[in-house]
Amino acid sequence: FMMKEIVEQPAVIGETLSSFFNPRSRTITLPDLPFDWKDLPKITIVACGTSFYAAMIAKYWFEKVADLSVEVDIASEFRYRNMPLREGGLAMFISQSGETADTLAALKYAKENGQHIGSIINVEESSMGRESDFVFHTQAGPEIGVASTKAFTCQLVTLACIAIDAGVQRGVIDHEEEARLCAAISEVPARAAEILESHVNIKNLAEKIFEANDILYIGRGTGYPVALEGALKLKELSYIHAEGYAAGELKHGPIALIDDTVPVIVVAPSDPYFEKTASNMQEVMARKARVIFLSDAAGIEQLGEHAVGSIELPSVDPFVAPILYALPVQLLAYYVAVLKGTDVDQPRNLAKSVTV
Ligand code: F1P
Repeated sequence: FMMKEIVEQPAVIGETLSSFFNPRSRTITLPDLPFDWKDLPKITIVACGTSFYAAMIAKYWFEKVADLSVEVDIASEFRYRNMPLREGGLAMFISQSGETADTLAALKYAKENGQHIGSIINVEESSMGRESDFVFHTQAGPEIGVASTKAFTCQLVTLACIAIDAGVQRGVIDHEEEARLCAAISEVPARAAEILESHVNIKNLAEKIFEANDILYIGRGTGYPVALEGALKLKELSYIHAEGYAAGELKHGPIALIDDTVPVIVVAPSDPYFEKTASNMQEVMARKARVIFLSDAAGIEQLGEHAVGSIELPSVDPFVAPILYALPVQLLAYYVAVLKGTDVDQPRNLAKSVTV
């Protein structure tokens, strides 16, 4: 199931996009919402697991294009915080299944505290859908493989469209900038299809790392949640200990872990932070880490020769890079798991939907 769901992504991302996006006018149209974006001082986004990493990426997007501060939290903690929620605020909940117990409980807490409740879910007829004031239904369809793949990228496309619309409504971006961002998003299905053609390279790289006991992922900006997602996918599927870190955080502790037995996966699209991430990559290489470098042609030309392996991704607007960089981390985890002989569709100890 998992590989089927990975390769379905160009199609389901395209379908999700077409529910909000008009390619002719290059504008985004959302369903009517029960609040005005201009009235919101901040928003709250809550989820579990991979869906939480979608929330983290959305935080960067809303802050950048809508000048809206975003509080994100894992649902399993949110309801224990007694967080002060201002009446009439917006809380959004992300879930593949719409049934995750912690996310549902957090949603109910926010509802009792006077928030407008929105959810981004694959399954419309779900508990979270019923409890929400408005629902963004991704077109990913239900996922069967336990580890989330197409749900994640469809959640991201949905959140990117919501952030852009919020930016327009709040007067932060003009229609020219909206059209530019929409053009970047509209390229995502085709670019995703290109990435999926490079399976063989990713499979070969999996052979270089599958015997490791510990693997680190690093990234900066929206590459940081992609690093977290890469590490989670690898843990879920292959049972290898993996951690994702903000690249700049390495020197605050994790760099002590690095030696020649620890592969480091570097998520580094050409974006305004590339040089800084490149210097973090050099720091780990100086400590003999085996680096797998995820970047575009320009990044690989600059640094690829120093890595033990590179995955070349299409050159895209940095705004959409996290959606596309999700694919190689899914594929890498998949091929490592296949080499280790684990069950990619039904990893041990995991349930597709955590309802207790
Ligand atoms: C959340 C989640 C998934 C993970 C696994 C367990 O599910 O943590 O991200 O892959 O399936 O549950 P959901 O709330 O997005 O359905």
